Amino acid sequence: MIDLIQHYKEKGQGQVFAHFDTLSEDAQASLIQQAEQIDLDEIAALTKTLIKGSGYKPSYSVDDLTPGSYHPLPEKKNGNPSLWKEAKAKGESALRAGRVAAFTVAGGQGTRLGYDGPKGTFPVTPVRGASLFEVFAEKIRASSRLFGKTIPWYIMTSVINHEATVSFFEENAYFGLEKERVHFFSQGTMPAVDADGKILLSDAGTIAVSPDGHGGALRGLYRSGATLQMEADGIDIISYFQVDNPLVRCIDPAFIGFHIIEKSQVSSKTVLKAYPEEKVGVFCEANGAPVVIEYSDLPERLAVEADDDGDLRFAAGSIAIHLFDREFVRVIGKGKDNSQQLPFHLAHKKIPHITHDGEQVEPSSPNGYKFEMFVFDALPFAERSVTIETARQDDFSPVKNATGVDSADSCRDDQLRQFARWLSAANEAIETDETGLPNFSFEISPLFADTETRFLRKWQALEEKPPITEGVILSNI
Ligand code: UD2
Repeated sequence: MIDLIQHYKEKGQGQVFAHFDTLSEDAQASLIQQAEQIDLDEIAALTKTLIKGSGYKPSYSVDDLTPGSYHPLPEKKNGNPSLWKEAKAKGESALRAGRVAAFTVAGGQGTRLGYDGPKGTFPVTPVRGASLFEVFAEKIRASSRLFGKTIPWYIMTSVINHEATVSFFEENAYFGLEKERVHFFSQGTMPAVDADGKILLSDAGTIAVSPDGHGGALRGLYRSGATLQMEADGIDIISYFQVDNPLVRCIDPAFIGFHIIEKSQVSSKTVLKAYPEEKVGVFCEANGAPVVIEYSDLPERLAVEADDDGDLRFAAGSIAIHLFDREFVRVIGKGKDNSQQLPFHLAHKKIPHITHDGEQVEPSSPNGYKFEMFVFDALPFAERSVTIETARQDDFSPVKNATGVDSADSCRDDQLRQFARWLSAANEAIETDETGLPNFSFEISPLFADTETRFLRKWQALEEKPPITEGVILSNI
């Protein structure tokens, strides 16, 4: 104990123990335990490069960037329908063989939405108000049923929401999933620091920590034993998606098939950016290697640059939908042991804390820094990767903001548009505005159908078709 405190002093972090003598024995033990987990040399190095230095420096210059390549949708000009067909068949047989797990990253704070509670518990569907977690659970159940194999679901939480997330599943009887096949783990944390790299205390006996970013998913999967469990269960493909996007096809056979055909370690989906400033990363290549450049790091001149047809040149948006090879996750997740560590990025944030003098500070503007890893930084580590295009309307409508773009309202409208398209494909005329939005609310549960093809099959098989009117819910008929 004395040694640890001495070590902190020598590293210029003695302030962590400023109130140590005032703490109860239990509180002292708890602070010691937190302090033991922090790598002070890592914090010093991050402070030097990210806070005091010139920030995160990728190994390439933006001048080297070229647009990333991807497989266009089969119906597009350069699309290859027979390859997509082959991919779908390959993906389906991998699913029948039980090789795939679903994986949701749900450890974020969801600050922008201003919702009190884990984001996955947010009610998102137009009529039932089913939560994000319930929508994913139903999609996973639907795919498990279709392919005759239970698809396990891994959910990454964080110190902020782990208990509330698990309780939500308990209260809702795991939404009909087998409880033993839903696995939660809490992601790692990093200490928050001030502008001088000094570790902050949230109270006299607690170090201020925050989740280590969605890039922490890889080491989280490894450290929690999830990769071992997957290996034991014969799972080698991890279907990764964010908690904020109810439109996502959690389990997509064609995507899985491309991943298999290309022997890919990290596979990604892209949608063409709707406008230059859209807040999604962009798939690029830097000296021949694939990279995702976050929207805030893409110079404006590149973001707006047009190609010969007048379309955006850097158009391939990253919507945070990936497939990971389990062994790749194990290697990257082990991190430092073999020097394949994802880089940290800096976030300037408001961090409530207690000062050396015992004053409690509730900042009104950013006063400190958090360190985060981004999952797409794994891409350059992959020896093989593949990106496919997806239709935004069938895969991406995130709930990020309280109002406006990417809000609960825009997401509800996108769900309604999707249901209306499926009905119209079945020749059931639904009145919509020019954007395809019906002027009343109804809902199709993923347990009824989770794709247009399956909707058509199910709908056409119905002997008595229910009238589609306000408040109708097509559930597991
Ligand atoms: C992310 C991507 C962006 C685009 C967009 C699509 C980054 C930096 N940007 O933007 O390029 O793909 O998504 O919607 O990733 N999370 C954790 N633990 C953490 C932090 C986040 O689990 O420590 C989860 C969070 O719960 C959510 C997801 O990661 O499911 C996205 O996080 P975000 O809201 O910070 O990402 P955003 O919207 O800036």
